[in-house]
Amino acid sequence: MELNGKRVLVVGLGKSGVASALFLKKHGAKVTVSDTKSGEELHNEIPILLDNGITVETGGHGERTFRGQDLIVVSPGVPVDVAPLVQARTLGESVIGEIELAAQFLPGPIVAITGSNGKTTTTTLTGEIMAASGFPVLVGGNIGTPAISFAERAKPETLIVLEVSSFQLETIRTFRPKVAVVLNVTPDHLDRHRTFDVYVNAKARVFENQQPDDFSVLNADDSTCVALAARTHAQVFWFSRQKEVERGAWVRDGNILFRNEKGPREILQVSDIPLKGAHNLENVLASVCTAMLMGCAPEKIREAVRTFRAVEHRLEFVATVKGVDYYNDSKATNVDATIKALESFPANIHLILGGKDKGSDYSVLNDLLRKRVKRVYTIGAAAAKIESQIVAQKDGGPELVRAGTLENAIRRAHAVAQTGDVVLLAPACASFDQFKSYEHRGKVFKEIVQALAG
Ligand code: UMA
Repeated sequence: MELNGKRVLVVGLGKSGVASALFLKKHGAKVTVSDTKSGEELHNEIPILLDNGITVETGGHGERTFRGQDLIVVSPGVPVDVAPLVQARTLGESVIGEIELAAQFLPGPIVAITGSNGKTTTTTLTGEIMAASGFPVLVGGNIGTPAISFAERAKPETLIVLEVSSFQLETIRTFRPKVAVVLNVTPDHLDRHRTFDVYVNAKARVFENQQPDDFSVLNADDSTCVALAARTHAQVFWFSRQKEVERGAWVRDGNILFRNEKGPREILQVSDIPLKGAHNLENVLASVCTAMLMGCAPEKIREAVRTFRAVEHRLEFVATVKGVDYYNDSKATNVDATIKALESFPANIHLILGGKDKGSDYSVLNDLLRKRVKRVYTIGAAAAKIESQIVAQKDGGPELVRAGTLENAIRRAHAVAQTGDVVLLAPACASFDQFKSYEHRGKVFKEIVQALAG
């Protein structure tokens, strides 16, 4: 893609927008950026853009700003159906996302990992295995570092391991991963995608440009993933916690095996995995399968898995206070992630739920709430909806406490929790009603718990 002298508009001024704008400018484009936030709200981002000769529009997307652009680069957080983008497309303008821009300038192979849950752990672990195996590797994408920021430093031999979201996949065109992993697909982001089908279709786009010499890695235990296999031209490899697979990674008698055309090989033991929860076994299986496809040695994989530690905010152990264990799973921003967190503890859970609702159905938690949860503490804007959907105490459900804030929830739990109980932040909601991000929410949780621990 030739950028020199081209008029390019970048929409959204978060991490993706800033990195894209600076990259485009460096390659000779005439760059404008546009954001709905005010100049005051964007005071951290604006100076570096102005210093680089980039035109900045704040406080809304001007209709005229979108006209006559050679290219429009959209940030993942900007819905594809906002009016100025719809109009730009109608007028035949070229609209792509930041991940597509990156794909056009990254010279080396890409491993793309998507799914509703487990993306960050699998992406981080895969990156660590690749590094331990001697690959020059860069790890980023939805996990936090925009892929476009790798374009300057990546060499043809650099392996790029990317966490990719449905938002990013909606605006690809040529993005072609060497290995595309779909971990699972369960309802999420329905406030933006509207229907589950639209969301599944966005995820399936990760295979869109793959060819027969590429690999698609899919979860054999997830019915939506199984259906997705028909949509790829790449070679399909499976991973499964529950059954033997013909090609891919699975578990037999406590061992993780991988099989390709050369036959089965033992890679490591399930007991080597230092992470809690069945979902983390799936994440490890996906990473093992990917690493074997990329040619890593089993000993290197085993070593990297053994020394791997839980990623911050993903079922992260924080402290034991008066015999009660506190876990931070702030990244559980949808109902399925909360189910996985609950499945990691047998009983006696004090569960903190709530935040910004994403159009979720919380009643699917009821079975686990009945069996494993002592008390639910609701916080944030979704509290009333959650309370109306979860099973009542008189029907065998947990005791319900409207806590309002995270701090109050922790204090109320601390006041009653007994030795052996678990206090779990796995809120099933986005954080944006009370926090800047799920990371911010998780940090606040940890600070309060650590203060209790003294
Ligand atoms: N904005 C507009 N117009 C709009 C809507 C938004 O101008 O109509 C502006 C906002 O005012 C804001 C900017 O767009 O200033 C935000 O853009 P962004 O949300 O894309 O922010 P980034 O900082 O670029 O973050 C994005 C991802 N965010 C989202 O997908 C919402 C980050 O994933 C990702 O880490 C980052 O790119 C780097 O790749 C976050 C996320 O929540 C962690 N992802 C979702 C998830 O994991 O569930 C998908």
